[in-house]
Amino acid sequence: MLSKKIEKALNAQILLEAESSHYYLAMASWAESEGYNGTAEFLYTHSDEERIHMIKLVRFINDRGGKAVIPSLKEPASKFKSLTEIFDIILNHEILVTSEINKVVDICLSEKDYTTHNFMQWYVAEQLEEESLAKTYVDKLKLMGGDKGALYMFDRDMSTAAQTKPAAK
Ligand code: OFO
Repeated sequence: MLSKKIEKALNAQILLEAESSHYYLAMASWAESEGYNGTAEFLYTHSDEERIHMIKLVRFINDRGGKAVIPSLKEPASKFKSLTEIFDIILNHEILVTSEINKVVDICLSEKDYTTHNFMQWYVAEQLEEESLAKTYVDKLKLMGGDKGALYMFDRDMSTAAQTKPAAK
């Protein structure tokens, strides 16, 4: 059985994952409308993955006798200056998500809830991957410095990255 404190922390995490999915969907739509089809594909896939992260939390809370809350979401930004801006936002957002996940892990330890602690380890590992991926793209885009040919190649590579992304479990 979940303590109220852990139930609240996990529900707050549901909101963050839902927001991630929503933000990446808005970015995917922008990228598609700007002709960055490879990046759009990558971001649509990423948005789907975040939704799965959210559902995992919903089901875990309900399975352990808590009550998952499906939150309402604010309309995300829909205009962006560049791909660099998008990946900067993603990196900063993922850093925030990591720090919130760490807080949940801390609460699990203080409440001696080792089952939820174990469940949260999946998110800890996932954040490591997501931050490192976002950082790689931020670095690549900074190196390109807005060069059109390089951006074309980047976008093409993103399509491959979307196809080879491991499916979210
Ligand atoms: Fe759910 O991993 Fe990003 O936010």
